[in-house]
Amino acid sequence: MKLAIIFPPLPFGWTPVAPPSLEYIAALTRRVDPDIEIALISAGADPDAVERLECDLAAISILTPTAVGGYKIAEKLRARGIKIVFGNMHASAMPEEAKQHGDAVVIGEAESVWPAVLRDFRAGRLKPFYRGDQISLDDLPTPLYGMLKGKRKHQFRIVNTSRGCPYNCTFCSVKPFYGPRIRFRPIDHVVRDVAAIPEKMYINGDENIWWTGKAERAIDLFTALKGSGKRWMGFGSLGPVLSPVGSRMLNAARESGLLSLWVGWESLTADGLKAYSASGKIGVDRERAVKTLRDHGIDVSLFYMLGSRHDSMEDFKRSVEIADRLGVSMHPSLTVPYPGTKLREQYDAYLYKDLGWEYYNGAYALFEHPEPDMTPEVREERFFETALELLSLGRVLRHMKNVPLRSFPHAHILSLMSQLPVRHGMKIAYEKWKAERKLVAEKRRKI
Ligand code: B12
Ligand code: SF4
Repeated sequence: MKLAIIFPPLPFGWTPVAPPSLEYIAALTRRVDPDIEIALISAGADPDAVERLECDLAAISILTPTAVGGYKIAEKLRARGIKIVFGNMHASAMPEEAKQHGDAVVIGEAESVWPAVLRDFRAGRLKPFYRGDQISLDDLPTPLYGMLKGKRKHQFRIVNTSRGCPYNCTFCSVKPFYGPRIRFRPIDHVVRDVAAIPEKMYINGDENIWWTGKAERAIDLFTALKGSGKRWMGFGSLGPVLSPVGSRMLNAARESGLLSLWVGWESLTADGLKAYSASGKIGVDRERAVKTLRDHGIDVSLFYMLGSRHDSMEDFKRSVEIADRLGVSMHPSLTVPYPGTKLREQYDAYLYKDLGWEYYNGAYALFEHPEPDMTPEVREERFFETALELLSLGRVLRHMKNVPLRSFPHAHILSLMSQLPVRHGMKIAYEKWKAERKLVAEKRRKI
């Protein structure tokens, strides 16, 4: 039997980060049956691979912005008699929709049901839906790192050390999928997986690399990773940085190779955080936390949203001021009400429902704003201008001066690598937006 595992192209094209689900589901498959022949396709890195593909079953991993691309791939393969199973966050939030484009849908985590999917496929009786449990993480396999080959090489692999999150941010897709309880992997398994990564740098793909009240686990993990000889980056919240054990934790993190922390800044105002119910972030002295991170030799990038129903035009300008004041790189997106989230329920009456999932990429205004001046076109144009202003060459280079010297040259190279390709992608997206703005406006008028 030949299985292909496919990740459709991401909205802004190729990224240096390998789609983590490919090499991971390959490892789950090997565990079930080492004789299954596996092909991995990251369609953004290898656009023609689907055309050449020969297989019996295609497992397609879809996020919301890649769902339409995934459905198109499925259509081509089905025309050649290949069976399709969908999985990942979009398929889990919209299983009935995904089923219309495939033969089976895995809802939730794959581990508990993947053996049944493969067995049923072989027996010629795939079920329409499989519901995966939120499993204990005591026995996850090491992804088959390095198995993904393609025309364009991905340079970073992901390591996951936990799943789940106790907070309730209304815009979040992760919590509805992975659940409210933090589940940790055994530290020795994480060390084993890091050792298996062929590259010298990797990404921690957890929702959060450290949690309030669980700093000791983070310190144990970082201490165990010290000997890996590899450098890494990951997503982390600011609350634990200012806790009494914060400094010890940051030193351990840096010594384990942490170069750069990606922070979900989410909103520029306290009221915005409240509107999103971002309880883990409310009341934290965020600017002091950023400074503390940098004082410990860790670079910081902030990710945040603009154009929500509670945001104002002022926020666009304010974010550039914050970037300059704090000397950090900032990455905006327009707010996206992903299916399955609380925010989508809250915004339901205001959604432009004729804009398909391909517009759910953070660059389009997907709902009406109560402020008449904040038309969708104004929000989108200001978004592109702000993103490109934040990524101007002058600012990217000025930011170099603020990247902690203790992490020279790796953090400096990384900072360039994580901004220059985004700048390139953003310019292309802006031109595409200009070319399509009339068509998109038409679709919105249908509301
Ligand atoms: C690492 C990461 C990235 C990396 C790598 C992305 C890539 N190349 O795939 C980077 C930083 C590049 C990235 C970018 C984006 N990302 Co991202 N990313 C993540 C992150 C933090 C971790 C993913 C991870 O490590 N997964 C580990 C693997 C093993 O788990 P998994 O994929 O969930 O797989 C499990 C199940 O889903 C299932 N499964 C998965 N696929 C399949 C397929 C089949 C057939 C089956 C049966 C099962 C199955 O089985 C696995 C085991 O249970 C997640 C958040 C999170 N914590 O999940 C966001 C996340 C996936 N990203 C998200 C988004 C939207 C993006 C962007 C597309 C944002 C944008 N601007 O539009 C960008 C793309 C930018 C671009 N250049 O185009 C969203 C998706 C939301 C949604 N509803 O679709 C998430 C959930 C973050 C969020 N805040 O909501 N991302
Ligand atoms: S802190 Fe908020 S955004 Fe982050 S994973 Fe938890 S619920 Fe989602």
